[in-house]
Amino acid sequence: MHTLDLFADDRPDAGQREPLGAQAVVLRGYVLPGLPALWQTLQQLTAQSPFRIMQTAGGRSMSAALSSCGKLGWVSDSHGYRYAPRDPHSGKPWPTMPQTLFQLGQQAAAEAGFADFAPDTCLINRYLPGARMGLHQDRHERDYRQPIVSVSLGLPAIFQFGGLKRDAAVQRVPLFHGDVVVWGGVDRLRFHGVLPVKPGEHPLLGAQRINLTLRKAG
Ligand code: MD3
Ligand code: FE
Repeated sequence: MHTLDLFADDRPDAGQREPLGAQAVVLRGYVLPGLPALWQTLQQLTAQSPFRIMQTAGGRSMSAALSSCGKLGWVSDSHGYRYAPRDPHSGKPWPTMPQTLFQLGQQAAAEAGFADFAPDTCLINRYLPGARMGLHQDRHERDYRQPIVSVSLGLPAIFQFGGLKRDAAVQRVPLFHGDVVVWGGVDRLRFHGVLPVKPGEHPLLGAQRINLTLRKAG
């Protein structure tokens, strides 16, 4: 087999950096060289801690399904949203964050100018076709100086990147399999969301989009 065949899903734009804001950048195709090992890791994690549908603050169901790994994970119930050290479904701690994920987060953050990022959680969002995520801010983490690293896998999606107020203008940014985005500093509290994922079939992941967000929550 020709070596290039190992990267048959590689793209001409892989390796490009696209600034979205003063301290937010897209690293196109950043994780492609580590696939499908990353995909295997994710399948193991979500077998241990299956995807579940969460409720919104308003009591409605989210259309993306969620799992977590690391010291903390994201839970929602009648008490609201929070990070918690145990998976409420099993009553056990969340699966340990694989070192490969920790290092991926740390290296991508460093590429974007955030040294020594030490994520303590990775949220794993699964979007089946039609699933979306409304505009919101991520503000439950303790220290907003810590960046967030996001990894997109599978079907593409249009990411919405807004301002510090909900009604500010929104940029639309397509995110593809293998892309990484790092957000920190002045861009950390910008509103953001995901438009409904279009139907399709990804060669490795099938009919889904998976997004990882590496965070230091505690
Ligand atoms: C910009 N996930 O899990 S990742 C989320 O594609 C979430 O699943 C989306 O928003 C997804 O909270 C978008 C990109 C992202 C994550 C955190 C951010 C963008 C951000 C925090 C501040 C600004
Ligand atoms: Fe978010």
